[in-house]
Amino acid sequence: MGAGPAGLTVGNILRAAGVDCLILETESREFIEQRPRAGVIEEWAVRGLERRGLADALSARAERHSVCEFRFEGHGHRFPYAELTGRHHWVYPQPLLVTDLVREYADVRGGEIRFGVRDVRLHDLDSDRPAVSYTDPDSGERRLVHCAFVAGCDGARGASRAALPPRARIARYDYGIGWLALLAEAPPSADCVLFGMHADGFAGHMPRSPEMTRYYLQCPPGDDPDSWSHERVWDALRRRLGAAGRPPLTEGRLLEKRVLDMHNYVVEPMVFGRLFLAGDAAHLVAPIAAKGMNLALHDAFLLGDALVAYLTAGDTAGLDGYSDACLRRVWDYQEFSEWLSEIYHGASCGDPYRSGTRLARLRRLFTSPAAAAAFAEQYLGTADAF
Ligand code: RFL
Repeated sequence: MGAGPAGLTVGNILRAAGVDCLILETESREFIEQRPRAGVIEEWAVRGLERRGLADALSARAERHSVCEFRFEGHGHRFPYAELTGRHHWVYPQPLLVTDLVREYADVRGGEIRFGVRDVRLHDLDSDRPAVSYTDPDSGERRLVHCAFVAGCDGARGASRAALPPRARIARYDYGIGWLALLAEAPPSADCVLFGMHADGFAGHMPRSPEMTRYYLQCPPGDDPDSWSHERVWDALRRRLGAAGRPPLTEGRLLEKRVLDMHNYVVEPMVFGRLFLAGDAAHLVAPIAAKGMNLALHDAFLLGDALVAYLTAGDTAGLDGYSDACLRRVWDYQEFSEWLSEIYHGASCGDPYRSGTRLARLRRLFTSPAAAAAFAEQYLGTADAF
């Protein structure tokens, strides 16, 4: 269920092994191929996609990043994470990855996918013959699909989350802040990701392509995006990201402007009978550290491989260990996001004590090699092989 990065990756792994699979998606193909979202992929995830024959276009087109820059107290401080770890970040917009994965799944590997389905419901998850029902968008009729397993990859607001039984434990963390997420039709203003820590609030700059840049501005939760005019946005970005000796920001039309109420959640376990959750359906991490799509891919690699091992060789080890194996990385990334959020938002929290300690934490990244190495390792993600 769901044709996002998680569902499409699971589908591709199943099809490569000749396993029958149907993907149900509530939106249209055009819509999912254009929905702007993530852009940063960790090196282990790129390798995982490559190993499964899913990274040809990505390898040819993605940009390799080696540094990020923290801007605070009017100065820019470059942080060379690739020098410290030997690993990189890859910038490849999520809509391009989704387009590649749909094409490979449906057009090359012969996978079946139904777009525009409505009123999706799950049935008999505790039996060995679960089913999914939905309304067909063309005929308006209800359809029932029986299957061996349901992969719940339908994101934060899908039918999987709605079908969780009472035994599901949901841990939630609210940051108590909002981020105005912006997509600007403008070339990046620097060669790397910028994090601006300012008394007015955090600001972020994330290159997406030579023509497109994502920006973030901290704002009150629930703020009205329409109260952020073009001028107000660029004024705030200039102030919060300004640094001595750095060129001015390249302005452009704002294509997307939405307020995210920053929060995280984790569903435990990630398996309920024959329903296996993956990606945002199981855990959400606010885009503090660009981790969400990476976690979705991690789950999908483990789930796809485990289903293939079981369905082709009767090996249950992968399915039995799936939830624990995913949750180890999920909690690791949750903790890092919470930690990094304190650095981003300390300067504007209004509490002079917390501002002081968060600034000390930030300065330590540039004075202590041990602190820098620890940050770089977390920022790039643990480099297991998949
Ligand atoms: P998705 O991508 O949400 O896909 C779920 C799909 O399921 C469909 N769906 C249903 N299908 C069938 N039945 C139903 N009942 C359904 N209900 C929904 C949806 O239409 C959709 O197509 O989940 P998935 O695959 O788990 O992937 C997760 C990632 O999309 C998400 O974590 C990232 O976008 C988060 N994220 C980032 N992650 C990174 O790793 N790096 C980044 O740089 C990054 N930047 C971001 C982000 C998320 C953002 N937003 C929008 C919160 C930047 C932003 C602004």
